[in-house]
Amino acid sequence: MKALVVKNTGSWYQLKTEDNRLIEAKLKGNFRLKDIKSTNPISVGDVVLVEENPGATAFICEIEDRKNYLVRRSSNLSKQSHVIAANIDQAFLIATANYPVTTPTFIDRFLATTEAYRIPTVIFFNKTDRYSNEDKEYADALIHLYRTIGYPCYLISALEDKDFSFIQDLLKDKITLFSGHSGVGKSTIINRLIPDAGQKTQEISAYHNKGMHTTTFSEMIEWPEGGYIIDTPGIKGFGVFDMDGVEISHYFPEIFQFSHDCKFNNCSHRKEPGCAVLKAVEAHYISESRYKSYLSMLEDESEGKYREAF
Ligand SMILES: Nc1nc2c(ncn2[C@@H]2O[C@H](COP(=O)(O)OP(=O)(O)OP(=O)(O)O)[C@@H](O)[C@H]2O)c(=O)[nH]1
Ligand SMILES: [Mg+2]
Ligand SMILES: [Zn+2]
Repeated sequence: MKALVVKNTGSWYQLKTEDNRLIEAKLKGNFRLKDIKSTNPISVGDVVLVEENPGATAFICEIEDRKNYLVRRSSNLSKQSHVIAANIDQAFLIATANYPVTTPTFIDRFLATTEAYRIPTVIFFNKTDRYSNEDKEYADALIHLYRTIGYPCYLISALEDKDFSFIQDLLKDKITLFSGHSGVGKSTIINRLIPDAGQKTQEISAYHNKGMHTTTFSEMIEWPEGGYIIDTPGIKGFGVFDMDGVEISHYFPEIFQFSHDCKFNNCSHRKEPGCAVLKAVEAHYISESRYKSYLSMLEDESEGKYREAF
């Protein structure tokens, strides 16, 4: 029987079967790991074949090909990756101007990654009720920047906003990934959208101004009108994963657009003569912060190592 993996804690997987039952299953012993670099061969969002054994353990025996998936490195300098979720229709990047701070570099790395997997992404700046004037200006500047590039952006307060219907309208019949740093309010927003989701939340550390990594496993929660929301653990940074040098510029849509006019086909947009991207940066058609993020990803790629976003 076919089933959707909705939760994974250690060696147990929670599955939603085709005929709408929630069951627990384990991986069959001889299950072949297709992607041996990954610490978790099966992730939330995977469609699998499950063998049920009345009165005994059910086993996952096959995984269907993925439409896409997002990975993060398991740890610094580690070659292993961890699949956050598979078969994602859209991503919501939850950001915060403060409590904690989300930097443009982090946002750019996230967006380049979702571009690479062709996952449409919406950015939400949460916790507006706590913003100082300075925080508000920072959020407004980022919203202006990302809207210009083509990413929908919204200012929200999960605690104080009365009407979340515009977010609800985006969810129907889609698998939506919620991602962002620890403590930005992913689980809080999900609890607002689905009051009986019961996702654990926790105050951020006042001392470090950072989240406490409250959500530790990705989990799919059914959207009552069709579709799923995926709550995920907070991420620190995104490394350059499976992208080669020239390719990176393809995932910055505005840089890619200008690059058609570069003199050289394989222009890296660093210091080549006749580089249309450099000209566009100088003329402020491409923002300096986006260009810097692009360069930092190129650098990581050429050093062949993973470095955290900040
Ligand atoms: N003032 C304010 N606090 C918020 C808002 N949204 C969330 N919080 C608080 O921020 C803290 C962290 O929220 P969580 O929902 O646990 O954050 P998370 O993104 O799920 O964090 P991880 O699970 O660690 O990745 C909690 O104390 C929330 O009550 C908001 O809009 N305004
Ligand atoms: Mg959480
Ligand atoms: Zn160029």
